[in-house]
Amino acid sequence: MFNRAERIKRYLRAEMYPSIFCVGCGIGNVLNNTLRAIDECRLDLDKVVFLSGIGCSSRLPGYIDADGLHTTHGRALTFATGVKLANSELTVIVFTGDGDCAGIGGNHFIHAARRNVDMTVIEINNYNYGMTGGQSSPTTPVSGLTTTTPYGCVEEPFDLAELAQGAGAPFVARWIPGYAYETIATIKKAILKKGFAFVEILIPCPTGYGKKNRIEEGKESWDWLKEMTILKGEYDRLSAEEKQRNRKIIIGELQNIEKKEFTQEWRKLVESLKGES
Ligand SMILES: Cc1ncc(C[n+]2csc(CCOP(=O)(O)OP(=O)(O)O)c2C)c(N)n1
Ligand code: SF4
Repeated sequence: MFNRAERIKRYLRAEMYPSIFCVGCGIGNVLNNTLRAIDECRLDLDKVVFLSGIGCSSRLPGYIDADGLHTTHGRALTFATGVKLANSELTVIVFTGDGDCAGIGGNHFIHAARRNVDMTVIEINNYNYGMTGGQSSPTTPVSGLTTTTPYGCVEEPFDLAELAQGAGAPFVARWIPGYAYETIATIKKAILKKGFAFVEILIPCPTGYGKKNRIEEGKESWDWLKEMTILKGEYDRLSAEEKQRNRKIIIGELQNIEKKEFTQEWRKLVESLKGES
């Protein structure tokens, strides 16, 4: 029998290491927590497919010893929809970045959430396009410095967890590094949820966003993320006035409701039409 650490190691493609990730990057942490959640779900990795678009975060499927599709920029959710429709027995997990998900892939994102195909989307938000040199993304904070906003970003960012809820996703959550147990438990719930489950993880990108905004060191960047977020439980206890004034990003499980899942509805429709022909 293997212990947990040995089992997690066996999920990885050893030949792919060392990884491409910079020192202090939060993407490896997301991989670790996802594999722990998969281990806790006791999933057969032969029945799991990992998909991604393009970006540093989208490199994750390559490190997992399972079937994966490293697709085109912004299109992972469309490929994931195809995989799930072709074989509904498969567990479908998508890794995507803020740029991949909400920039070039924004339209696919809102429609995938609305359509509610059973999949888990782990969106790794580092506030910039890390892979291509630190350009601004749809989540770059106001005043944030990037290579394309050298005097500070003047656009309001998307809150992708709110966007997912507004578009109809039945399961939505958000975490930051430092909440490992909570993140693992959330990813586990997301995987077991029958429907479109969206988990946003805010992470440090010391080479891109961190360098420009002088949040380069590991502890510094974790503190920065902690400072700008508030736990859902704490937020719920604020008065209406305090809630209005709140500018912090809410973390925790934000939505968990039941909705009809697309694949099942589609199969029912196909079965009913068979009787008519
Ligand atoms: C069609 C297309 N346009 C642009 C690019 C260049 N490109 C590659 S990755 C990327 C940004 C990725 O940003 P994000 O999803 O936030 O991932 P990160 O690298 O920050 O993890 C861009 C613009 C591309 N590969 N394909
Ligand atoms: S550029 Fe940023 S996101 Fe990409 S590997 Fe380096 S630290 Fe991570």
